[in-house]
Amino acid sequence: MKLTAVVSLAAAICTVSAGYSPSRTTCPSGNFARPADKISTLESLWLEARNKITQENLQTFLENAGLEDFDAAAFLSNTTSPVRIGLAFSGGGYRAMLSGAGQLAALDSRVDNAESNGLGGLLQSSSYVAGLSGGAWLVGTVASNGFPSIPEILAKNQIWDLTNTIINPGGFDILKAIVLYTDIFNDIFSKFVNGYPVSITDLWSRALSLQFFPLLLSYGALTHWSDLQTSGPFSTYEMPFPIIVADGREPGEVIISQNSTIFEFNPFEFGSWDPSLYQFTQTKYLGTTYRNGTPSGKCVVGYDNAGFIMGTSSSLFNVVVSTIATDVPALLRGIITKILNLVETVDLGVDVSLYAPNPFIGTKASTALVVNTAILDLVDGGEDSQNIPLYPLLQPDRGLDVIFAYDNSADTDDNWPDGASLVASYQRQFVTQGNGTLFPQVPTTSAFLAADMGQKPIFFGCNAKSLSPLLQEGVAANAIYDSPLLVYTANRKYSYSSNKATLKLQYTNAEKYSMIQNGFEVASRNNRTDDSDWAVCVGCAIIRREQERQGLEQSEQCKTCFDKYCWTDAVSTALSETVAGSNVNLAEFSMEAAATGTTTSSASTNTD
Ligand SMILES: *[C@@H]1O[C@H](CO)[C@@H](O)[C@H](O)[C@H]1NC(C)=O
Ligand SMILES: *[C@@H]1O[C@H](CO)[C@@H](O)[C@H](O)[C@H]1NC(C)=O
Ligand SMILES: *[C@@H]1O[C@H](CO)[C@@H](O)[C@H](O)[C@H]1NC(C)=O
Ligand SMILES: CC(=O)N[C@H]1CO[C@H](CO)[C@@H](O)[C@@H]1O
Repeated sequence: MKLTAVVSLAAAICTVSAGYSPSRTTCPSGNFARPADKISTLESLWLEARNKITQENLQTFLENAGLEDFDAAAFLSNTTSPVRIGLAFSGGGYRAMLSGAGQLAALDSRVDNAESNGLGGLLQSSSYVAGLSGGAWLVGTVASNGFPSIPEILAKNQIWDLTNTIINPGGFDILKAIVLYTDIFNDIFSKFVNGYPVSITDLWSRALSLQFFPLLLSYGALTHWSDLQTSGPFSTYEMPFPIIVADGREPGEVIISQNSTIFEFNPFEFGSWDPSLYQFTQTKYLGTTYRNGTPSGKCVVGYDNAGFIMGTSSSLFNVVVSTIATDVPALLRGIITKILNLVETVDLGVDVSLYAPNPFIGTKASTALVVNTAILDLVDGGEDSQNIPLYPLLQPDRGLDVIFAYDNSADTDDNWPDGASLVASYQRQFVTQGNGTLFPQVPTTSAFLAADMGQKPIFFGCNAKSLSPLLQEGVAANAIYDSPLLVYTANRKYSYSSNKATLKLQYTNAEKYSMIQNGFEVASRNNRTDDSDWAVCVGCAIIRREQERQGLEQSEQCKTCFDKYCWTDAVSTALSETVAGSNVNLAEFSMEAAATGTTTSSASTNTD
């Protein structure tokens, strides 16, 4: 077959799949922008309905956990507010996605043995789940595919097929890749000709969607984050409230945790709690032109493509797409080059995702550049070194009692976490961007490494009263009881060396299963063999803040747990730590690294 014939055949096959491009529609009535002084009405109604489910499941979890001197039913029926649990999954490419998948499976009552060997039921008891970069791939895949369990995902053997890289999804079947990428070209071209700026994130996102949404129409071209509102388990309150995190950053700007603007995408809203923005708009109508927060014309829908949001949160990998593309068969390279030529009409940093027009322009007298540009530029959620998406979950109005934080970062040379993300989040509370949010004392990265703290979970903020010295001016003293306890779990090796390079882009099925099994073991303390009381101790952490609010004494059993898991080192250790502007090391995402799938990472940078 001649080259041109193949290409036009591919083009013919692909014209049927349209729909990635946003389109215009009549605006509904209602508010399109609001200050971030509380959660939205829709979120609060959703939470109320979800509470009924979580409290029932939590009662079962606590009853089965083996807590002594504790009546779960009586406790939960007499709380000052419903006990709320949040889950947070860090970035770190496929390593984070797969380790996170195993960790999530260990919390899922639908998974065989999760109740007896793990923490099964915790997922069903959780109100929120947040993901960033590789963690966003996990959260987004699960949310937009109708909340399947991890074994269900694996059984289908189509979602998360990582045996080939996304750049060559057909493997030896080059025609398949050409068809898929011609489709992607058409998707991006339609967005472009309809007047929306496109960036490499569009290419990256559509490519990722081949792996995440193979079971959805046109690989998720028509799947939007706001669709969750009206369809599937989210609309019936059967899954936690999913949040994907990205950072605002202008081209050429450097961001650290103290000056980043953290954006969240939830099914209802998009925006930031940070003083540099302090606004939310509706996720569904991203792409709409606003004047002072009101649409000035028709409304745009379809901008919030689920894959595009997942790609935005992981935009550091854009570099991978643009470099690795040189290493594929010529025919395929031709199509990818065509796409790259299209997106390069906009001259930007390679890791930037474009949200145009900026929905926040003119809504608030903020001086921050990021909210006053015609186009809002978003980048990988881990670029400000906060590789675990905690800030959305720390917002007092969300009323969380405990956050389970899964850290699958590659901080050390060997791709293990060293707690750097916690330090970055901790430091943020002392500056304006922290906005009075409390964050418990944490160890320095050197103390973390010296004591090998990644080997077992750690509880931070065990005693609300220990947070008092951290209260910022103007914050009420009892805010300490609204600051969730943090149950931190780091990636470590059990049955498999899960410290794979962030840029490893191919996993055989055997490697994939091993990563997931190891993740299960990490979250379950090696199927509870490292600590037969692990579920008890998790139960103690969950009920702690409410006990403190009510002035209830902890049981002896829970005291033993807290002795085992709480971090109580002097505040001063953490306070004195100065972490140099740990900007993302883009060099790690070099062509050579991308091509070989290996990477050199330094302990002072947090690159995923
Ligand atoms: C832990 O439990 C999981 C789920 O049942 C299982 O796949 C895995 O093999 C177990 N690991 C060990 C070390 O027993
Ligand atoms: C954020 O802080 C870093 C380190 O001080 C600085 O280099 C950078 O310019 C700041 N960025 C912004 C957007 O203020
Ligand atoms: C409910 O909690 C309050 C405050 O701790 C306590 O005084 C009261 O006895 C509790 N009631 C029941 C029925 O447990
Ligand atoms: C507690 C606190 O500092 N809250 C502030 C958060 O940011 C907004 C917007 O700048 C302020 O209005 C709040 O007072």
